[in-house]
Amino acid sequence: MSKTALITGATSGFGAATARRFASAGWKVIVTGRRAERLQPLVDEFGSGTVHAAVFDIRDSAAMQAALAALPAGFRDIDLLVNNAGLAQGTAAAQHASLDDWRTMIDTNITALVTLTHALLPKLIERRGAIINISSTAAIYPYPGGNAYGGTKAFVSQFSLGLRSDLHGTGVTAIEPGMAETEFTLVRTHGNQAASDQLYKGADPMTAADIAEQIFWVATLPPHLNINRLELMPVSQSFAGFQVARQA
Ligand code: NDP
Ligand code: 8X3
Repeated sequence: MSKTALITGATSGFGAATARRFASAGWKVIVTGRRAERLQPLVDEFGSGTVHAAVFDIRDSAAMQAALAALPAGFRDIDLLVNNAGLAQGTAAAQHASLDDWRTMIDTNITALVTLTHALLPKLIERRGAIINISSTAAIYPYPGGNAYGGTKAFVSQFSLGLRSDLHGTGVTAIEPGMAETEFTLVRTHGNQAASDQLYKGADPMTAADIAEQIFWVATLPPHLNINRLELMPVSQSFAGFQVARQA
């Protein structure tokens, strides 16, 4: 019998590629996001018996609960939760950053993620299912302008390890990608396509399909195996040294 995955943030980037990867492999997939017009093509491509679209703002917990309550019969037995919906907003130093941007990141990347996880835990535990949380290299390696975004992803990684401690018998993985070309930078720069193009130009970044493949691999390992953390970057990306603020 086919398994069922709920993948948040499936209108774009990692989420859309992951939905396609799982649906192509015969899984049932619940796809979520705010842009209904981006989810419908997935339903059209794979059929309504394979893909169910749930349109809601993940920060709206009442809308989230309503979407879960409205799942069709064939999609209620969720085996895998992929907490992927998330965003960065802004690259300014903390002292110049927008508090609204910080709140949006915290509400989306942390509060919504724990709310959905909490709602699905009983079912996931009952089914000996799994959770894959999309964190970031920004969880581990700080960089100028990463401030609140890195903080939210550090939460995601540590929350994932904490879940491991509690959920004996239920798999939990934090995936920590570095630079991948999606709409991420367009969103981060509040719609600056030129800045997004500039970042990825000549960098041979990872693709959404690369990440989807890793998510699928983690989810389809033999059931006795758990990947706790999976950190990956494009070969073109590496580390820079510490900086020193010198006295005049
Ligand atoms: P995209 O911008 O392409 O996709 C983000 C997804 O999140 C969209 O489907 C979007 O849906 C959804 N989302 C954002 N806010 C909300 C909201 N309020 N309600 C519902 N859905 C929301 O970026 P990526 O695919 O790159 O990002 C996916 C995840 O990967 C994020 O958590 C990101 O932090 C992380 N990541 C990305 C990296 C990269 O370099 N690209 C590297 C490391 C981690 P919609 O707008 O339609 O609601
Ligand atoms: C996205 C990767 O380096 O832009 O999480 O923070 S980075």
